[in-house]
Amino acid sequence: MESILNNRPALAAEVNKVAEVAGYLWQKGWAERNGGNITVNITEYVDDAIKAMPAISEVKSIGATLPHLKGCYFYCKGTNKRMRDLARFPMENGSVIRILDDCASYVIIADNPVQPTSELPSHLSVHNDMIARGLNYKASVHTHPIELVAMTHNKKFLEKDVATRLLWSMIPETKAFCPRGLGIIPYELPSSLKLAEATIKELADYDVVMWEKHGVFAVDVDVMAAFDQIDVLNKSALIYIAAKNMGFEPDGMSDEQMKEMTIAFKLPK
Ligand code: 2HA
Ligand code: ZN
Repeated sequence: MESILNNRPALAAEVNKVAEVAGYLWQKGWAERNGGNITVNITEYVDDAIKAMPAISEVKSIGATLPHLKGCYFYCKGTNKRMRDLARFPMENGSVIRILDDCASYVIIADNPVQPTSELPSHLSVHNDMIARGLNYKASVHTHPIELVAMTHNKKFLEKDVATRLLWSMIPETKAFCPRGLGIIPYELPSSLKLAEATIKELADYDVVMWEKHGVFAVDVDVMAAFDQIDVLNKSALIYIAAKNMGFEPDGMSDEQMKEMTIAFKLPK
């Protein structure tokens, strides 16, 4: 079958990483039905032949003007598509889009005219902001991790850095591999402009942010790294819950142990 991935091993590897992560999200129970979204900036893999590929959709409005995305290309999960299907068939449950020169519209170029995620305006706004800030971050992942979302049903965990400190203290790796912690965004309507704006603001201080009673939004250099940050945070939530289920409040690592680890691993405070 004709595919944009044919004879482009580097691009195919990136898209296969998305498929691998989509499978993990499904296996973990974080991606019911069409839940969650993934977008990856693949511009670095685009060659002249891709640039010459014709549109296979009409011109569609993004709903925002994003000047740093001029001429960029993204792989996007399709709206209403299932992560468990994307895991096996990434180019039938997602597509590659080209941002047009007005920076406010896009076309689909491959492989099939699969309409991108309903969260496209927020995902693209985040990518625009990451480029503006000079970051090398290429991937954004939105998913519904059960135990982390459950924690947001308790007001005390919505206060700044309360959940971060608890999760970091459950096992040393969590701060080591999610050194900026978990930002918290009070409930907003899914897909809303207000949610997108709050997400961009919070991502200035965190790589993973929690949408209260909904799910997380994570960014990193690639989709695997973004997944890993969510995974270590949720692992800590599971350890916390396991201790509670054994009938006690876990002690957590002491302040001295946290400090020692932070210095040894050269982590930010
Ligand atoms: O696209 O999870 O929040 C499915 C979602 C939207
Ligand atoms: Zn969601």
